[in-house]
Amino acid sequence: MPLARSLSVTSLSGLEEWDEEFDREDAVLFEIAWEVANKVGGIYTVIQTKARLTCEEWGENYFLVGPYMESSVRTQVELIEPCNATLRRTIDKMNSSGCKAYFGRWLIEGSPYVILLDVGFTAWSLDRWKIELWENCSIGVPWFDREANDAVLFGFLTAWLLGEVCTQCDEPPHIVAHFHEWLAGLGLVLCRQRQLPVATIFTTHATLLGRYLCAGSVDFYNKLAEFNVDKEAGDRQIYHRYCLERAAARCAHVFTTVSQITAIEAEHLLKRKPDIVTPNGLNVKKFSAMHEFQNLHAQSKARIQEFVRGHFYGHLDFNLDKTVFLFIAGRYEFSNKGADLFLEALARLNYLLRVNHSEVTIIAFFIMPARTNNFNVETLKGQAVRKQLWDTAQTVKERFGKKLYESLLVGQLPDVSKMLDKEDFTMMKRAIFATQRQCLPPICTHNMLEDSSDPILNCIRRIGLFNSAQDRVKVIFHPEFLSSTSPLLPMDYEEFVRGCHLGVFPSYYEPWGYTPAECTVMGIPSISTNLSGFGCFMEEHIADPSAYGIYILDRRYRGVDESCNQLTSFLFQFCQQSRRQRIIQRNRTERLSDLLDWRYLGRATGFRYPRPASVPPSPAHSLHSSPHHSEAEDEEEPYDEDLEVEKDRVNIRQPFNLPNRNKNQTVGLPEKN
Ligand code: G6P
Ligand code: 1S3
Repeated sequence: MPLARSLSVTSLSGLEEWDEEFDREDAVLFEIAWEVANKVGGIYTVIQTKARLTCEEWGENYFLVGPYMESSVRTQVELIEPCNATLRRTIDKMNSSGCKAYFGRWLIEGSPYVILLDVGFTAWSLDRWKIELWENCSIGVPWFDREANDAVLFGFLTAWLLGEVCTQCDEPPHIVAHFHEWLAGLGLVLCRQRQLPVATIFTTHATLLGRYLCAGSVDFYNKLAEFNVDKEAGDRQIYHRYCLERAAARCAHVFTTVSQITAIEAEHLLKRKPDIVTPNGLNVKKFSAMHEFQNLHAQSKARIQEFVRGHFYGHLDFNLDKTVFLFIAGRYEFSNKGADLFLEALARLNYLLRVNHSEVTIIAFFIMPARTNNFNVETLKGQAVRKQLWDTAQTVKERFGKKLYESLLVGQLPDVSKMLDKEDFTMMKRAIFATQRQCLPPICTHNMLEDSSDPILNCIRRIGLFNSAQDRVKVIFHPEFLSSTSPLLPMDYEEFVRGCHLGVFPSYYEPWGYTPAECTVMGIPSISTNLSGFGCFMEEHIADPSAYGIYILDRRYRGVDESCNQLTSFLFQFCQQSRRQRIIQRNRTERLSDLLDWRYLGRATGFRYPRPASVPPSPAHSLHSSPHHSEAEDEEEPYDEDLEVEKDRVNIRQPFNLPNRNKNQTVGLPEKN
């Protein structure tokens, strides 16, 4: 790495005058990421959910820096005049020198200030900046890599911004600049190379090489220490990106990542051990009514059931009340996100449910965006047929009601045999005929552009899960993120998650993994793995995670086939739970949400959630001990939810020992006794 040779990482160049203890009032924090007000993936969630708390802590001295994306700005940002004279001068100076910088408030909780830099507007500087990058850092970026070109433009613009802030201040404050991921990392490298008086932090949310290596057929975790990193990056044509990432990690005053597992990966692949691990949190909202999240589950589930009625029209030979909804969602990385393992486990589960003559039906949703040209006709038709049936039922109901009313008006009980006439029957028969179908309910809701090479579809073709009547496991692939304005499934992601029973995320490569964390705070159980940051974090902090609905699959010490069997058995056990067991489990899952709240992360070291007092130790045992199996038995045994909550509370209080940073701040977790 040429850059590592040319820069002294250990010296705090430009920061010599910083006192160890400086006043927060005299410090300014810039947080820089490509996903500021620009949703691409998980980093957006990190920044967006952390904003409120960071604003509370840093007040007027906190600024997010991101790219200017017109469509996002129109819906998410209120453009305003810069909030202080230094920033006004800085932005004016930059704008009069050939770039476009905007100042505004991001309309999310906390309303943080944002400075947005238009990379397209300064594209004319790309060649000049690339030459400078080559001359100073010996990193050459090829012309065809658009993302890397954006990283160069964004990096030079952010370094320019920070340099200009230092110049425009009469007495520069302590400036801290926190850069996320390789796309923003060049700004940090340039700050160090230009010796700006800025303290720098680099957080990586994954490593480029890790992501690429895992997506291939490499025994990644066992070979971590052996990779020839330069060669591997070169072979995958990402050497220039890798250099940018490694340079940022090497140059940062403080290098962080989101989980222990990624810290080990970074140490081997980026050749620097992170100074600190900063797990990702969420902005947890508590409902005033304790069971509100359960009601929301029931409401959202009813909407998913409506969609399923349409999707499976003509083949609704299963009981929706005994149907369990599973889902996987995220960036479409087939094996990294564990979609391959999930499908294989579903095939095995299908077999198990069939041979056991189970009454349960599983519907597994795959929400992973792929290239499509819109919804397919068969799927849209399903919803149209459902609507028509609904309308017919409403019309007949109205006509029936009118006759009933008229009969009551004249003081007679109606003759039930005459309440429906010929016309009603014709209408109903026509509607029923419309539900006839020559084909099976579709697997995919959209027309895929790469249908024949799509990994999910090809796997389904191989394992033969075609939504046939005999299948106890049905599959729906929705290759687009969800939206409440969709004509098909008009729900946003949060509503959808709430309506499902279990999130399944058997990732092979997952530095953190927001999807199971989001499930947890909504009280929806999930399956993750001991190769994901989230899974490892929960394993560390909970004595018996599965008792809380946090199933952690072992993908570290088992072969693929064994992991798949374990996943199948988790799913099979989950299917056998009664409704009441699911409700109890959701309550327990939701109780963990404080653990994932930004407010408490970092202060919750060294504690463990004990096994719930009232819970059996594992899902396997939970099937055979109280609460009982069958719904009939459930009815008989009184279940006192409040008592159960209280028992668990008492149990948790003992070992939990969180220092309370701010006495006035409400801490929802039990405090030191
Ligand atoms: C929530 C609601 C209950 C409903 C239950 C369904 O707990 O408050 O009224 O019966 O969800 O649970 P299930 O796991 O069958 O979707
Ligand atoms: C990354 O996004 P991804 O889905 O590409 O960053 C996320 C936020 O830190 C993290 O949760 C995820 O595991 C990483 O993979």
